[in-house]
Amino acid sequence: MDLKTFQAATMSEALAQVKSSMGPTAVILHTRTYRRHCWLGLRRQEVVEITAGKGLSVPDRALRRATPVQSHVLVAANGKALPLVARPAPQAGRQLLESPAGHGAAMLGLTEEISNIKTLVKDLVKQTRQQRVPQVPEELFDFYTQLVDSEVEEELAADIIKQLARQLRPEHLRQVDFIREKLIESIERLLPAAGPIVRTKTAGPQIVALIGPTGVGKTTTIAKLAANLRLREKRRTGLITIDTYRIAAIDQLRKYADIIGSPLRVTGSPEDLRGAVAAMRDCEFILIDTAGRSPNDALKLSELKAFLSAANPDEVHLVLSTTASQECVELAMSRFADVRADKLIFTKLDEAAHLGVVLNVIHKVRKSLSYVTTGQDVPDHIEIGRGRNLARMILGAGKEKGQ
Ligand SMILES: Nc1nc2c(ncn2[C@@H]2O[C@H](COP(=O)(O)OP(=O)(O)OP(=O)(O)O)[C@@H](O)[C@H]2O)c(=O)[nH]1
Ligand SMILES: [Mg+2]
Repeated sequence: MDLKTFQAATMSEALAQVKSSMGPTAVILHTRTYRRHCWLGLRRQEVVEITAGKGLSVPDRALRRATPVQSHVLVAANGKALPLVARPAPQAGRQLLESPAGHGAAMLGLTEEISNIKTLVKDLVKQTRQQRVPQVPEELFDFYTQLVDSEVEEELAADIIKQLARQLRPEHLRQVDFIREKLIESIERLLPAAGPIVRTKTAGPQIVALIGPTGVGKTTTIAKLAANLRLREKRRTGLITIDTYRIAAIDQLRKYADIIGSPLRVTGSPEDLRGAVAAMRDCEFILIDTAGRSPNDALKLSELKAFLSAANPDEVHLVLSTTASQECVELAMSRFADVRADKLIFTKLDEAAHLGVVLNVIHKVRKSLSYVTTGQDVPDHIEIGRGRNLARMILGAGKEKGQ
């Protein structure tokens, strides 16, 4: 097969070249338009490029659909060259995938076109965003974009960047690493850490309850916390579940309690719960798992409140998943707004596409972050929440070594 590339100032000139060089049966494989510098680089000129093939051994079916150059020239003469040329060319190219030479040419062209479209879309998104937030300084716009791409809410992202801009002197604006460091510090300040669960009293157990929407990882997190307290810190740790709805859920915690060697009590009413807490008064820590209640179910939330008031916990951690959408997390927050929650745990960081939601939520509810969980393994996949690590992850940088 004979493959050639032709360049001209217009589509019709390029097609005329193809026709005169390769004849009317040549088939167009690819067309593109680009600008090149001329006049010592002072001016840019548009160039139309056509890649055409001749003597193609393609099946009849393909030849019937492929458009010979002749018809392009006729169409071009009618002033409608571009749309008609553009459509048959990739179609012919697709048919020619069966020929090795045609395959290479067509794939090269497609890759280039896709990359051009990507650049165009990126530029358009940037322009639109810049118009929406004209207050963000141009030099810091890429950092603003990184925050928004991590799903930090636009208003919050703009505020963070504007505040950052006020801290920077003009000579800093070119120092990307310096700016990034300052930005990490700014985000870190917005993510206060609660620190790990510790005893805050000298007598009686520290009572900790975990609440949150269904399936976010409450039971798994309780198991991780209990295993760490019991096995690593050698603390007497009792477990209570008020998950009375599903036998499977109780079994799940019982399995962990057995492995860890901690007592487990299953309670079905606030009175039961009060009794279970009293029975575990010799423990240093009591961890209470709660049933996964749908955030839509207001009645069951009032039940949860009754359980919590019976247990009288020292701390209540609201567990939220980083894999949920911003809307889902907000819905959960509004449903649980009425229930006491002192600290936040974010789960499933290992599966989250973006971590902006953590910043959005903490900024909104002004609660501190106690733990994050990073996988399904008990007890290893849990870490004390550290604002700096999260800030780095939000900006697409990895965690710092040793953290
Ligand atoms: N990838 C990943 N999966 C997790 C993590 N934490 C929990 N899971 C998984 O999430 C699923 C639900 O976890 P559970 O602990 O049963 O969630 P729950 O909040 O107790 O659920 P309900 O009791 O039904 O409300 C399980 O398959 C866990 O293994 C995590 O950090 N990362
Ligand atoms: Mg559970």
